[in-house]
Amino acid sequence: MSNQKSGEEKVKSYGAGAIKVLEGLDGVRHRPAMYIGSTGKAGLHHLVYEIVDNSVDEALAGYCDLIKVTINKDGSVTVVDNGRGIPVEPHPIYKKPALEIAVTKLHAGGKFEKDVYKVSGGLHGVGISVVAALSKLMRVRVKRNGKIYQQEYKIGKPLYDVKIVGEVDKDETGTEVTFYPDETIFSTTDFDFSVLAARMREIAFLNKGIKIVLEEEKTNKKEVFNFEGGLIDFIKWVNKNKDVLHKPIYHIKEKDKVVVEFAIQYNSGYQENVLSFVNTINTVEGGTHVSGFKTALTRALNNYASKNKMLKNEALSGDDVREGLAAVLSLKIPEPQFEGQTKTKLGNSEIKGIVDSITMDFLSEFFEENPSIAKEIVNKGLEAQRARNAAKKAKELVRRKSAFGFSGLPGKLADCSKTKAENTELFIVEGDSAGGSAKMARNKEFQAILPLRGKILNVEKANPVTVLSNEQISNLITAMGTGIGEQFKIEDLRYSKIIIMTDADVDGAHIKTLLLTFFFRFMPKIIENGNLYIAVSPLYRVRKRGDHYVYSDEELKSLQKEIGGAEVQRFKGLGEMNPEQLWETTMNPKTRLLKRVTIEDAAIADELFSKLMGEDVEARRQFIAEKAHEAQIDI
Ligand code: 0RA
Repeated sequence: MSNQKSGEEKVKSYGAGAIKVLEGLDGVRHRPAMYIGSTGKAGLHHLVYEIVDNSVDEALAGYCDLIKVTINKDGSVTVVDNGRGIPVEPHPIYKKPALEIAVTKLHAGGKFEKDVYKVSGGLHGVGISVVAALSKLMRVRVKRNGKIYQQEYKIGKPLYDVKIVGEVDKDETGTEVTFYPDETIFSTTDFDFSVLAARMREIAFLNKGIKIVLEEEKTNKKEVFNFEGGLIDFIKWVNKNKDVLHKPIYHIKEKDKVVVEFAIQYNSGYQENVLSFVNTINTVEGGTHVSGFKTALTRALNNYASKNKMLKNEALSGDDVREGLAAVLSLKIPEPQFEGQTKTKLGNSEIKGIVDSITMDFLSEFFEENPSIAKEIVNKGLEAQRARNAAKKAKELVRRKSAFGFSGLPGKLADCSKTKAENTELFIVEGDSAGGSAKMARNKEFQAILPLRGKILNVEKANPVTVLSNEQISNLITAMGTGIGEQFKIEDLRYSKIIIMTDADVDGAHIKTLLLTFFFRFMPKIIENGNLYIAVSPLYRVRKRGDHYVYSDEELKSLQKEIGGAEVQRFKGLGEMNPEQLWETTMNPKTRLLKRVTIEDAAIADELFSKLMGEDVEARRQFIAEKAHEAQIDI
């Protein structure tokens, strides 16, 4: 693995002995996600990348220029390269062919620590042995020494010793790996041509000269990725539908064993698009290389602008100089440390300075030599700066206005983007955490979210002035836009549906009741007009051949009768669902269940509330005694 620390055995020469062996393939099948990220679609495709990356390593070492990837009719994938072939000579310690060791022992790839810049197995860098362990069948053929060697494996275990299955020309060498992913591990085993194509294209851009052929037998689809221009072709491709401001700016330089390569091309748009890679791994989360690059770009442009008296008094900010910037930054480094949520953030602290100085040196000179390009970029940055300052002024103006009471929607409200009330919805959500999930789950265009913190005020016990000065309630009133009491205007209602969304438990029922009481007493027109709804969220998820969402105990019982002892999860609250589930079950207009509140419902709630919260202690005692057996107050 590329990010292993030194201190372990270090091997300098290629050959069978170069294969480092670390024990332990058992864990792979127990916790596959730890090795390949997931057992879903992404993890499945990752298997292909693991194999291809070995071939790319061989290409980077200078021994291979063709890689063929085929999605076969029978569901397997074959990766062929024309490298030197995985060594088959006996391993000095194991006394077995190095090939067998490479496939059956974890981390036993040709990974030679620092000696070359290894791609080293995509994101997780685990190699061929992990793919073998997660495949119901894998076949490896090696052309070497004028012979074709073959061995097959079932979930990582050899089916027979390495055998010779044919002869070839002495100078014909290479490796061919075919694997059938284990469907007891993966939720899907269908390879997606376009997913593989995207990654193969990326690899070909990042390693100029390598030819990658991707084919799908079933559909006869075929794409060849081969870019002599490398990153220059990459940046042209990124900007292919854009109006570009200049020819790509390109540089490559090595410093302290780190190879820094980048291509830059501004377009007339406003998006920033900085793609970054370390040893061909897409560092989606950025890292030290990206900060070094960005800092240098900003500084180089400010220096140029200042020297040429283009700045007023304010320097260009990083955001200013990155409007309309497309850039690809690619590093090859001996010992990358990947950090972050998805292990796609470069952590090596020494890299920031290296990238910064290489970028700064090159760009300073480039801008001096290409003044028309430099001026065009600086002018674009100045335009961004002007727009930024104008927007700031406008915002301040709005803020001042709202301080005087002209506008001012509650800060807690995540409003929808549509401004007309027609077909828009306001979800009143119990608690900040469920509010957060709802914000992620919603369709921003027409769904607004107002989280209420804890219980709202009990309007039964408070006088109207207290009610209206309560923060939760005033937020609610402001969000709705109608005003209240004599000023109430239904025409001003900012949404067509007001939806109460609470947990399906006692607390949730309580809050529902409180809200209904509030609407009944202070805004009955909303109910009469049919604008008030209650979202019905599922009580259970039943897992068997997919997910079934169940909305009542009765439904659960009948479902269990129908499909037997399946896995049942009870949702204690909205917060237990992930945003996708919340959207699917409770918020998506196509699939959700909504109850429209009638004035009767509200009246019952109001009465219930009077009993529960009012002054009549005896009525409350009786009510609780009657209802104590019910887990939930249903209205
Ligand atoms: C270790 C040593 C040598 C080649 C390889 C590994 C190798 C591995 C893979 C995996 C897929 N394709 C590959 N191609 C090569 C070089 C051995 C020698 O000839 O000295």
